[in-house]
Amino acid sequence: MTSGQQLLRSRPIEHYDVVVIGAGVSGMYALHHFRQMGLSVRVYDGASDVGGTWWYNRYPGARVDGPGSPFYCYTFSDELMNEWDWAETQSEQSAVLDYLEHVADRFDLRRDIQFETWVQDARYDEAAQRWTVETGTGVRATAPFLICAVGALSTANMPDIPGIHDFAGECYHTGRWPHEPVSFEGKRVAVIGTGSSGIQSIPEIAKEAAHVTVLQRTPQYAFPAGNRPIPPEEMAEARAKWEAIKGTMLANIGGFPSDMPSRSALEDTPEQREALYEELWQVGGFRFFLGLYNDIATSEKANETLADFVRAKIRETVRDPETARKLMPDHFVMTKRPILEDGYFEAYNRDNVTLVDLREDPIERFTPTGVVTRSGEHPIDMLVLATGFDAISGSMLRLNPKGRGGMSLKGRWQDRFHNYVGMTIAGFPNLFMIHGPGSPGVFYNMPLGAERQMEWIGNLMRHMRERGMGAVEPTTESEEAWGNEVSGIANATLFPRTDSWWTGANIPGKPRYFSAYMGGSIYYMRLSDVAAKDYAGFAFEPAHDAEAEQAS
Ligand code: N01
Repeated sequence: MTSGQQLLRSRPIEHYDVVVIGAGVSGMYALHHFRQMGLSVRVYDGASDVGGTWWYNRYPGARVDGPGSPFYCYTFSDELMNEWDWAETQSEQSAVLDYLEHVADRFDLRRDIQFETWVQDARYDEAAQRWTVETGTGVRATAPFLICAVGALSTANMPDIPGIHDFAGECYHTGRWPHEPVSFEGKRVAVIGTGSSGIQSIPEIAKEAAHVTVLQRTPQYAFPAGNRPIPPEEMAEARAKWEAIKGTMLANIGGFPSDMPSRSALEDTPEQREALYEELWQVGGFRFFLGLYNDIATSEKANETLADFVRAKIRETVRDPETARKLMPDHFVMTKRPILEDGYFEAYNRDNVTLVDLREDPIERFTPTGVVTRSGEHPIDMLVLATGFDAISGSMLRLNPKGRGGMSLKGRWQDRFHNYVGMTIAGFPNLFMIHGPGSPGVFYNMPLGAERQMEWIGNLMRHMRERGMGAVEPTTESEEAWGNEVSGIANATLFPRTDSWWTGANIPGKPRYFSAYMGGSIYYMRLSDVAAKDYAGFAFEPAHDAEAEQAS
């Protein structure tokens, strides 16, 4: 042990009821919720303020690209809804961060959050029935319960391309964007990646840069963002109807205030379909997905009708037929995360934007001054990596908690992300993942999903306290059954048939399967069902201190 390590070891250990890792949307709510239950809570986060993913993703053009404001928000406090005005439907990253900072102020969250503190180790002590976390700043803290609110999209995917570290120009990952302004003025910029982050940032970068070279591996379907201001009357109406809206959100499969579509695309004539697609295209935003047919994600034929419609829109927008050809997506539409765009396809009509199709012209290597593809070298001054994340499971594996007998999560999750109810793992008692594998995560309104998961966890904690239980974990049988349920639902759709970060295909060596629980509202019914059956599928262990008291 070095003297530095000895010094850290000599610091007093802090004890809490709950330790939360992550101060993003989920971790912030965890703190509030468990505090309301009268528990002592400590949150650690590597960032210097609240916001998580919204704190890190500051790239140009970053906006809410799901069903937007005012419904991408917490629902636990009516006061919060009443006092916060959203300016636009697809809020900018800075507006979402303002909201989260307001929440932190409003509920005095920061006093229990330790920022700039990276949790390096989390270990379960079976005798004490407590987790111990150690941070890079030398903090050691214990708690019976560990909440891993580490983010479904927070571990950046850094591509391993020959020579990339030799590139001498500026290089930024969209998910780790600098806080200082980045100037593109007069620069030749290459962007790798055409997912949501690439598609949002490319038009913005192109407005300023001398030249943008887009390095595209998979062409994407993207839909008009339809961003618009929210007039005060609309905010007032949402507030007036908030109770009813919340009811609709809870009933909706994705947690959004929308009725579920009930008609098949194949019931309509081609003209009727075209008219509906066109209407939704003109409105833009997530209405396109919420107000659509019910079989786009399950029927190849239905899917093809929408895919054809979007491909025609791309052809119509992009003037150069060769560029339009390269931009033609060929997977099932919606089976990669749907993307909202604002000026993305139009950007290819600019003289300063070039598209390289990496399927035809792959990257061979980077040099200090450029990127070499099979067809030749592209000199660049800046590289933007819009290459996404080791999603859903990546941040849990980066944390790599150690459970019973020192078992590591990496060891446990080699072939599959074994879990039960999307929150718990056998061998890792009292550890709860938020938006992890086996939960709806990104398929559900994430603030609302975090609230619902936390409520369920809080009820389980109460259940344990009332019965003198010190540890809870799922059985491996219940994990297996849950895994089959998750896969069974996914396999009834077209989603697993496309390579995406949902299936882990974007990360070399990652287990390839669809790990999210589709059908969010059904998930929450399943959680209620498990709780109503006295937490069926879980094994409980009496509290050791209670046992000792009984023995004495
Ligand atoms: O990441 P992505 P993202 N060589 O994984 C390509 C959420 N989000 O950051 O498709 C070449 O979608 C990769 O290619 P391919 C949202 O849920 C929300 O854009 O794997 N290319 C793909 O084109 C979203 O879905 C918001 O073949 C490589 C791209 O990089 C999720 O975050 C905003 C490569 C990565 O796309 C992730 O989006 C933004 C390589 N080695 C994001 N490796 C808001 O709501 C990867 N690619 C604000």
